[in-house]
Amino acid sequence: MKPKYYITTPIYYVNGAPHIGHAYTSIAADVMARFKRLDGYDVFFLTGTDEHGQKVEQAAAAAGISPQAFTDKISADFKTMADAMAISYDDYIRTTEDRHKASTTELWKRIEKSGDLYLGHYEGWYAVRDEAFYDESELTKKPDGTFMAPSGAPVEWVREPSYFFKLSAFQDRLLKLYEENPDFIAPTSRRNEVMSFVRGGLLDLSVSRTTFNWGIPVPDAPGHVMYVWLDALNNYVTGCGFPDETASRWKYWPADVHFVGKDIIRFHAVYWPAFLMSAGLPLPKRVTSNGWWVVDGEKMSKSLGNVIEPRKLMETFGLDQIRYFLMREKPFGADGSISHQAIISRMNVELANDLGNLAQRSLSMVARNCGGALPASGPRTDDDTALLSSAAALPDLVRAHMERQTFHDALEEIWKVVRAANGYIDRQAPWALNKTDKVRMAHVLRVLADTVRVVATLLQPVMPGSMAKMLDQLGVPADARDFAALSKPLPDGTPLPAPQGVFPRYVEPAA
Ligand code: ME8
Repeated sequence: MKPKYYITTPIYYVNGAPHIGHAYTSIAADVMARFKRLDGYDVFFLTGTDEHGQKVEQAAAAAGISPQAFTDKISADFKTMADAMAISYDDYIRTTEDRHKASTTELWKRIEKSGDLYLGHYEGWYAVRDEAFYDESELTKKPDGTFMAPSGAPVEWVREPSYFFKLSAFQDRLLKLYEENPDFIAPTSRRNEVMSFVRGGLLDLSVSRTTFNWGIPVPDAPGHVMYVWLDALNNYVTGCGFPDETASRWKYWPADVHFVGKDIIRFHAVYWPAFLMSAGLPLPKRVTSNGWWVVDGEKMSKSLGNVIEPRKLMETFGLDQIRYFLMREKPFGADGSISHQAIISRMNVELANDLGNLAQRSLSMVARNCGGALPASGPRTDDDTALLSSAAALPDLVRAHMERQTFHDALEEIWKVVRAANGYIDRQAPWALNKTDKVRMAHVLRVLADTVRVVATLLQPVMPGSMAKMLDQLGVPADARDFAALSKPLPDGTPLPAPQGVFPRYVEPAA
């Protein structure tokens, strides 16, 4: 039986259209999901939308339609976007679905039964944009005298009856969790941040709201709706069929990894495990957080007019090109800058020149000089062995990086082999061998085809469409594209289709 692997994206607020930041986290999670499937895991990959709360209610009111009609529309847009980006989710969850309301009501009851809830009165700061409560010590005073959350969001003073979750009682258990599981929070900078936040002492958390009603009702407490983060976080167990622990999907819980942005690490690494501990449910194994994309060095914002729309990028450059850029350009956990120039440079140097030319040069020689069939291997020179062994070592190197979500390092390892293969082809000069030693030429082309096969197989999670084309051209059958299949050589003489360039150079359209 295949080992299970459960992976999630954040569920996105439906208060506006998807932007590149949403695309980024989803693509990273998708790369991981595809990698695990090819590596022999039974993967369950969940994404979806976060539809309750004040922020969404206000956005619906501004649009002049009911919250449900509004969320139906925007959730559908996020789903279309996920499909357009080839996000291979197994289920798409919406928090307004009945299954989620039932699951979250049950989670609430379990927490209540543990004695971790009490009725009180909240009085303090709230940022609707973050859907988060802040202590005054966390805020900055602006020149106009108003306060601002660490995220830059405006805050307002809230006073209302509220249920509280006894978060303060979980400090020791949370610290123990982080200490015993050093991989629970990644990267380390975020882990340190969370640990010092928890060490600083935790306040009880307000978990119901009474000044609006767009949320899941608190059981037996008229006027109270659940705090949107308790509702939203619970999507991860709803997706596994909770509270039906006999559901076939329940086997996937706990999650192996939650992908989140650095802005929402506190919710996932502090509140979420505490809720689960209280409800007596197993804890996720890892929360990995991505850094921020800025545009040409500046923060993306509607007022600056520099918000990057993923659809436009995909139209201009191509889906796989964008997926590659996002995974390659910066370390996953760090911030990085996105610009057309940077995308074009990755496309033209690494995709078109390095990889595209390598495949095209090798395969067109096979087509022209080997009768369009995969040549047989021959006796190996040291140069052959060096290249083939670096290719053979790649799956393990890449796997180790994937486990840590160091995607850009995984790609760098792959590119070392791509560059080595380009060095090899230049040294071996099969075009010259074509005139002097056709037998050796065929052997050289086979070494290249085998190397490109390894590279293309490992790159499938990042560039699924382009690598499918490349593997077609290499004659790799659909059922021999997982990592285990790499240990079986392709049969000599496999007929190969006529090669076609997979990565054209990007040429700026004439103005
Ligand atoms: O926070 N760069 O939803 P959200 C990189 N509903 N990633 C970015 C980004 C940027 N500039 N901007 C956004 C929520 N993101 C909650 C989540 S989960 C139970 C509930 C990504 O629509 C990043 O992953 O605000 C961030 O965490 C997510 O989008 C937030 O999406």
